[in-house]
Amino acid sequence: KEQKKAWWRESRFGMFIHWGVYSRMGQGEWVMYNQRIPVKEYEKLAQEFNPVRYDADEWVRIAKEAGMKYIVITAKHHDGFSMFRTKADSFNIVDGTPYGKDVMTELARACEREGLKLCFYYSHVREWRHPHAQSLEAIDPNLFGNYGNFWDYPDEQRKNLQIYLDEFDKPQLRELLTQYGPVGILWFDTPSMIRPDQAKELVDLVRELQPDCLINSRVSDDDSVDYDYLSLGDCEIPGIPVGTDWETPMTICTWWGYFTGEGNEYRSTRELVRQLVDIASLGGNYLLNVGPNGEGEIPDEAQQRLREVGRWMNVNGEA
Ligand code: JFZ
Repeated sequence: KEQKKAWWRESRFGMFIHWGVYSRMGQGEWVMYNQRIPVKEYEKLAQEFNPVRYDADEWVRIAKEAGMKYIVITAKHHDGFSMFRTKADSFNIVDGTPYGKDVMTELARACEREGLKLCFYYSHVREWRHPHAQSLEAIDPNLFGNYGNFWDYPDEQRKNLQIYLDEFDKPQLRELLTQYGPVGILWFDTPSMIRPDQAKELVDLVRELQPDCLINSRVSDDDSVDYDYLSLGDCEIPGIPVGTDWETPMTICTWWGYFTGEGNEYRSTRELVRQLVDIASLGGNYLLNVGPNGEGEIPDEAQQRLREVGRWMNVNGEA
């Protein structure tokens, strides 16, 4: 158990990537929820998603030059669009877009070539497309249970998370863990409303298919569920040692997903280096996010900062 974490402990620095059909709109990965876009309407985004400028080698080069050792990319976010080849739903990058290719195959190859670990973010509970993913807002708009889709699927009584887990999550996790070679981390998010026994089923599946794949703590809110390291709150940097293996998910600008509107501010290189040093000095890992656009490019502002972090790493970073 300790052995399989060795690469992760030595890494210190990883690239987080939020990328999906929402990237075309430039309003972040929550645009479907924020604008209460109906599923039927949202599906049209896929028909226009054609990231012809996507170059996996280029992304991996950018990450590597910054000193990053692993990449965690959104395989499926809350909007339910699969950025990989899947049989669970045609709303995916291969079957549902003019692009028609599996971007993860390319990324897996590029990572393997350059010695970076490929890891998948997977939204296993919060889901705005599947009718059985729950949402307490349908009962009371003030509850904000799972920030679910209450506009298409208002009848909360009919929802059964287990159906979603069985017919969607499990087949998809199986695909992610069998189609791309070794996966470094299954990065789960927003566990609210999953019961511990349900979360354990997902953990067991990951362990069965790839025993060396790490699982972050956001798979469940319940301590009895076995995970490999603690994900702190978004952008949270602790002031004192944490006492366990931990990682901070951080944004390079205000948003996770590509955002073109007002008020999107980039952190300075100085701040990024400072965060990296603070986190590394306390024994944590720094997972720094970039949000590529709908064409498949990492924004220049992000690239420039990562280059500067890389220059600092060349002088001051260890190996
Ligand atoms: C989640 C997502 O909703 C968001 O879109 C993004 O993917 C981010 C990395 O994770 O949002 C969270 C999850 C956990 C916390 C805050 C936002 N938290 O624990 O502070």
